Amino acid sequence: MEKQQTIVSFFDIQDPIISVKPLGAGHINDSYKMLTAGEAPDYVLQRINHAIFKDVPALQNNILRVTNHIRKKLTDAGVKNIQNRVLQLIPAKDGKLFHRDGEGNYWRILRFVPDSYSYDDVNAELSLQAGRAFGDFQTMLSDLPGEPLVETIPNFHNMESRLATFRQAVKDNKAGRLQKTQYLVDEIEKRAEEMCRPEQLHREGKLPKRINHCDTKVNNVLFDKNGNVLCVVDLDTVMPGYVLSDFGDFMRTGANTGKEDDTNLNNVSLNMPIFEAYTKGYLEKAKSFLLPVEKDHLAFGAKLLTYMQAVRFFADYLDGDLYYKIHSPEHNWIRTLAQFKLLQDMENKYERMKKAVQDVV
Ligand code: GN1
Ligand code: MG
Repeated sequence: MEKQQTIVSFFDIQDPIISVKPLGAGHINDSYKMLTAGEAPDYVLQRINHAIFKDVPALQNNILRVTNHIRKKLTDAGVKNIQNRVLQLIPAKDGKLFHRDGEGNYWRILRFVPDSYSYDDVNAELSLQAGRAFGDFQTMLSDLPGEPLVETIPNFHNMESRLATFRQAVKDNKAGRLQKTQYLVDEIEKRAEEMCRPEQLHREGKLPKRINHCDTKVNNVLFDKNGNVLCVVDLDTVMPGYVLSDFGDFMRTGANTGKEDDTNLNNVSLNMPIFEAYTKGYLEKAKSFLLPVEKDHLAFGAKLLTYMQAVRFFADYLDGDLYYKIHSPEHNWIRTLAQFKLLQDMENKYERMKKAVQDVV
């Protein structure tokens, strides 16, 4: 961890760092928790994966705009303990929002949110709270002034573009994995047209883009010890998108009775009580600004994001595991199958999902 210690010296931090330890289990960036002595705040140091986030200055500027806007709203509303309610970037000594090391890596530091808890598994109560958190997040950012945010990963949740990448991966068959997986390519293709509908609606001027979080996993919400929401974290992918994306990605991750990479597909299904609780919390906060077309596509969003993730894992598997960190040789295939199983279960429960949305809009 000596290297990390050196990086810190480029940032505007006075307090001595007493330890640096790996933090979290993200698939993309590397994160470390830095403990300081005594009462001083602790920090999170992250190496930003610039193979994925190609324009780090723009990414950091997005985060600054978003966090400043939220901080102002909270301050105006008289919210206490603001430090724990929104992330705070620590600038480097040269004034930039990152430090670039001699090897070309980009590093940033955020203030660690103290006494916070995150969960990888949810119950209905946490899910209700998470729905409110992401609903609030979208609502607070719905009037962000100025230019649209930069798409930190262009076409990130664009299904047409994800399918184009997937089809290229099928065509190239780089890792020679196509033969045994062809049946699932067919299943993906069967649903392709339906899944591209939001892009079509957007082109027709019917479905707007708004500021989305674009990684609405439950572990991206921090709670206090009583289960109250503190803030939303992991802001790298905050960018314009369809609200159905954020809604859907939470369901894909939080409302799965199994794991994202469950090897036992019998574990994988849509948890309806979680689905209902999140829907209630989300719409409580967001329904005032959503158009009818957006509300009508929320349940569809759950299917879409699950399908999209299956397509993304599958494409990476066919490419020979270039994007996602893997923990076993077949990991991306295992993930693909688990996502596809979840999709099938959502297809079976689709009418109930739509009804759960209608019940609270
Ligand atoms: C990645 O790193 P993590 O776990 O926050 C990915 C998400 C995927 C997710 C799948 C930038 O998120 O889009 O849904 O893995 N983030 C990026 O678990 O690609
Ligand atoms: Mg993330």
